[in-house]
Amino acid sequence: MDKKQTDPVYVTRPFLPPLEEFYPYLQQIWEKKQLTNGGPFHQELEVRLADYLGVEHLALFANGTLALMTALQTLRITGEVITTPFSFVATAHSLLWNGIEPVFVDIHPETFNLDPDKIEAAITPRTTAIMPVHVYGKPCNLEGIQRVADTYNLKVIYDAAHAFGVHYKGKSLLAHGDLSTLSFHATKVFNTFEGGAIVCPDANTKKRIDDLKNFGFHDEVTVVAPGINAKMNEVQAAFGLLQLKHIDKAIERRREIDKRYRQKLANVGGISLPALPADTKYNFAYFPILVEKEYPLTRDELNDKLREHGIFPRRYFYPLISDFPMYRNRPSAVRQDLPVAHDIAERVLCLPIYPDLEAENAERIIAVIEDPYN
Ligand code: T4K
Repeated sequence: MDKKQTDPVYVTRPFLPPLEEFYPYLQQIWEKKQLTNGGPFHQELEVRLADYLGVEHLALFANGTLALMTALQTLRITGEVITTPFSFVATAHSLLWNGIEPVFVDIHPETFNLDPDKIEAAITPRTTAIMPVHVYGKPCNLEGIQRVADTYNLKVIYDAAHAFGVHYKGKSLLAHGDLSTLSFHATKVFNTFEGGAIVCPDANTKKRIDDLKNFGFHDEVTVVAPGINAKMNEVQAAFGLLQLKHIDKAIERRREIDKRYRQKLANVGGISLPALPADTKYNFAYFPILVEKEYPLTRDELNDKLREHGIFPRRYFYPLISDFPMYRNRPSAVRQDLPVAHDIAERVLCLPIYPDLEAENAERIIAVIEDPYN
């Protein structure tokens, strides 16, 4: 059998430009001996990324989780924060690490994102902010969330870990709310091995973020806050600059795979395909399908069947965050109050999608789903 046909196919693979293109960057780092602490590649990547993404200011981070934790510190968030249970666990963990109480609110059945109509009922005198997630890179109901935030004077921090490069109605999705955070983890559309960023609207906020990510140092002798070490290093930043050169091509490849899946899977009975988001320049970060009752296998059986064929999809985001031990006893984690999130988490399966996914492998995945008994 062809090697390609037998290699395992994972839900994602990082996009790696040709290795020889990276050597000159490493050579410069060796020559300058500036390895971290806001070196030249770090500075250049902040400017280039802000420009590429169409945002005012961007502060780089060592990873997306530290970006989330620091975003909460930046706005001095305390008390309770309303968030979604349908996300990666880092979203809620960032709250607990700041001594903040996560309050889970259900998601919308079409976007899988926090449902603004359900937020109001969860607001208490201790609520200070909303932390929605653009799950799979698909925009939240921005207007609905902002309306609630304005009415109750709440901050909005978007966990935009999946939303690199996404534009909604012609404007960067990252330019909404008070702050947005990104992840540049190996599994993301744009990666710096590990990495992340906070997007913010003004230079003063950027300065506060820069202080916080560097132990709270404002200058050589002044510490203004109990900051953390969350700095991106020069090797990561250099890789980001190289990655940026290839990013449009990489997203285009993802688009082609999304299109192929959509064409072929649209008519498979019992499989539904969440629609592409309207008015959106999308990044094709994930390809979720929903396995319905009419399909001959359950979602978990289909997951197992694909694994028998060496294909490794993922059930992002099952289990829900609200079902993990450190969250499940909270009043807002009650199953009956999160019916949509539970329903989606039990039916969803994310199929492999990444720039180097071979057409033969995409066809192999489609063939198993079309005829799981073959
Ligand atoms: N907020 C949201 C909404 C997030 O989704 C995430 C991260 C964060 C915040 C936090 O950002 P970071 O602190 O991570 O920057 C992965 C990622 O580790 C995680 O970054 C990501 N979300 C989450 C959705 O997915 P796992 O447990 O699925 O990773 P893992 O190691 O099983 O990788 C999945 C597949 O990717 C592997 O089967 C093979 C492939 N892979 C993975 C890595 C790490 C590679 O081919 N190469 C690699 O280096 O969590």
